[in-house]
Amino acid sequence: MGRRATDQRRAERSAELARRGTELADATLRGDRRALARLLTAVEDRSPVAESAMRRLYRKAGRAQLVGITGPPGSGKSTLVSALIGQLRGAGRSVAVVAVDPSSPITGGALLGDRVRMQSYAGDRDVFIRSMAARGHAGGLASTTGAAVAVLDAAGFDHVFIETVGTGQSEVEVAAAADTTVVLEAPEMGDEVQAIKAGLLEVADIVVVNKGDRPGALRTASQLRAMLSAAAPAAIDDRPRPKRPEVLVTTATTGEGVPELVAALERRRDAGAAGSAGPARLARAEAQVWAIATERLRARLHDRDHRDATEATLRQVADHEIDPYAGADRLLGEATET
Ligand SMILES: Nc1nc2c(ncn2[C@@H]2O[C@H](COP(=O)(O)OP(=O)(O)OP(=O)(O)O)[C@@H](O)[C@H]2O)c(=O)[nH]1
Ligand SMILES: [Mg+2]
Repeated sequence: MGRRATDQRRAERSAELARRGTELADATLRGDRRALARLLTAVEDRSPVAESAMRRLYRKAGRAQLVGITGPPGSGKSTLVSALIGQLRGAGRSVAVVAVDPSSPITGGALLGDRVRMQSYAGDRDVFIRSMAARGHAGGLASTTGAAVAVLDAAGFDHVFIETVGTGQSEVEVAAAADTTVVLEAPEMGDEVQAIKAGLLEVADIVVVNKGDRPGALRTASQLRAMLSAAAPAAIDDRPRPKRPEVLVTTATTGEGVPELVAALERRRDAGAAGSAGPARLARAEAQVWAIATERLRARLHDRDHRDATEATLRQVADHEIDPYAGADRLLGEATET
């Protein structure tokens, strides 16, 4: 087949995908939950369908409160999210949850358990729960989560919760996708948790000691308060956060302390509501645009029209004929010339 015929077919194919994305986006905006679910699958698969849907949807997003819930395995994140849903539904709010499992490439048993636990909301169209597993390259999770959250936001949910297990890098990614990050601790989880704790606490806007019915919960809370007031206000980035994160105690299984947590979230929502996007949203916008721009640049430099020149330039750098800066300048020039 000739080049022109191939080009033609490719163009038809991408027009078709774009049309499907637009249709899914419109159906999602009309409140079609099956379309929403299919769109989230496209987001997870990083399909071109998702891109055209995002072009349609994105400007409708920006109204939901985005809350990250992270903490060690078994600290009660899912149970707490379930309790939060109950509380918020009681107030007439709609809630979406993205449960992200960064450790497994496929949706694992824990998330299945979550689904079962949340089944009491089956049939309530103002509650939407979605599990997502890590797929694709490193950093993919953050942008996939960000896109999924934007879709749910555009779909009109008042609150979007992002639940993720806090083991390493994931908490930072949660913090990046959320306006407010809630870090869960359970009382007396042992010394090995301390290391995780330090990393987690850095991204916390609100710290929740869950399992308040267990012995030591109040002591853990006061230890955390002491620890947090001793620590200098972290200056790792310019996210807006209280100098000292609030420390609350909840019992997710009974709902005790949950109204107080909702009130704390409401205060954060009110504080963030005034005016234009704050630094957290600006940082998120930068990260998203940057990721897309980098991806496009890479794709362009390796497309049919550029790949030979790109390879030649890289080879010259490898052979020390030109330096990497000159190589970068040349590639940038080639990628952006029309
Ligand atoms: N006693 C007590 N148990 C709780 C409380 N909250 C959760 N649990 C229990 O703790 C266990 C773990 O709860 P999950 O909600 O699954 O914890 P999780 O943090 O979502 O766990 P992963 O998703 O596996 O990381 C379950 O058996 C819950 O019933 C609480 O406030 N008190
Ligand atoms: Mg869970």
